[in-house]
Amino acid sequence: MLHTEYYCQKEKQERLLAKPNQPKDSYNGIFTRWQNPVLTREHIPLHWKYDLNSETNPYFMERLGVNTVFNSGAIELNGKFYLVARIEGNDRKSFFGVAESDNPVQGFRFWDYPVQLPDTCPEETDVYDMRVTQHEDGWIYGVFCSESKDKTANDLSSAVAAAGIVRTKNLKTWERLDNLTTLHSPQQRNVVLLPKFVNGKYAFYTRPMDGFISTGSGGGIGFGLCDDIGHAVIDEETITSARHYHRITEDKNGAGAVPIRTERGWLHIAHGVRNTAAGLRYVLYVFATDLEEPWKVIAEPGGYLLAPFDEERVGDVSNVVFTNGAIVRENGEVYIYYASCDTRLHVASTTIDRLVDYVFHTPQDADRSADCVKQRSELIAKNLEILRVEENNG
Ligand code: M1P
Repeated sequence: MLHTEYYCQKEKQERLLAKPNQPKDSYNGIFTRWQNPVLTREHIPLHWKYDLNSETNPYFMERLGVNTVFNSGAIELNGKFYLVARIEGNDRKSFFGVAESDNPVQGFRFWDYPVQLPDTCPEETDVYDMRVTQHEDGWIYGVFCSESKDKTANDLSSAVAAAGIVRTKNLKTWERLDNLTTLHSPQQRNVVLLPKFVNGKYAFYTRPMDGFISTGSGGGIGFGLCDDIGHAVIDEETITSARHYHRITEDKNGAGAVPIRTERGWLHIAHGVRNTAAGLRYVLYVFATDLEEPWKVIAEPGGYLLAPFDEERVGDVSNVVFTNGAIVRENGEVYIYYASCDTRLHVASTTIDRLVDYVFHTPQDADRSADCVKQRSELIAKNLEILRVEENNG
């Protein structure tokens, strides 16, 4: 006999899962935000948290609570939408869970069990932020952060970040491959595998870092090639989208969703981080790289694409938006899954055409206030002329 509270909580959860989502009433012509988060901790199946046996859990208490559900890889397979979510338990450890829906903006439901990653790295303490790449070699790869304690440091919070690699055909059984080795970068996070071979090799976007939090001398988002995905080693990392003084990427940046192939180039939805008196601020930005030489940036609009807004500003790590997954549909629709404040997952929708227009026609960062005013004044002058002509025409 189940506890009566089980039925109350279950009904509440079913109402949440059935709740239709609506576009938000805000406009910028680039993308549409949707009102309800697509995943939160309230989406976690009850049987992941409670002991349902009334004898051993007479008060129907959470035994293994879940703190947050956020940064998610994303993929469409056979007309269904899948999010490989980062789930953080009350114990601070993250793990992955697959949530499935027939609809890209609502109704995501977790499978019965979290992802059972092969446990091949005894020193690994935490895993998070999986990017899911459907590669032309026929496998679906998951590249994620594999974090371990820094045994060389004296303090308890020093850690080492590396890129873990798994592959699957069905998101159910996963084969673990060797962690990525980058010969010239001691730490790696936000590593993304490109879906296509480049010069016959596997191509990764990396993020060279000196330390666990600070990228130090790491100049931005890197790019490197490797021959053998089973024992991936990158010798040379070329910087693609670089960090810049007084831009949104000043403190650090990192690759986000798997790059989107378009006729004009690869589109990248990445994150940029700057420091403020209130701490780090994470925003999303877009750049494009060349189709044949995907390490070469061919367009990079100034400023951010999407920043924390309204209720997105507050959470466990406030002032953060972060993406590691987007779904591109055959009809050109794009769904960007982004988390706010390491707490919950949202969706914004757009199209490839709009993103291409945005990336190639938004002015670059002018870098100085005086030049920004010039840039804006040119726009204003052209617009006032259009409005004057329109008014004269009647
Ligand atoms: O807390 C914000 C984000 O911090 C890290 O990103 P980065 O490596 O760019 O600093 C990641 O841990 C990410 O999961 C987290 O959302």
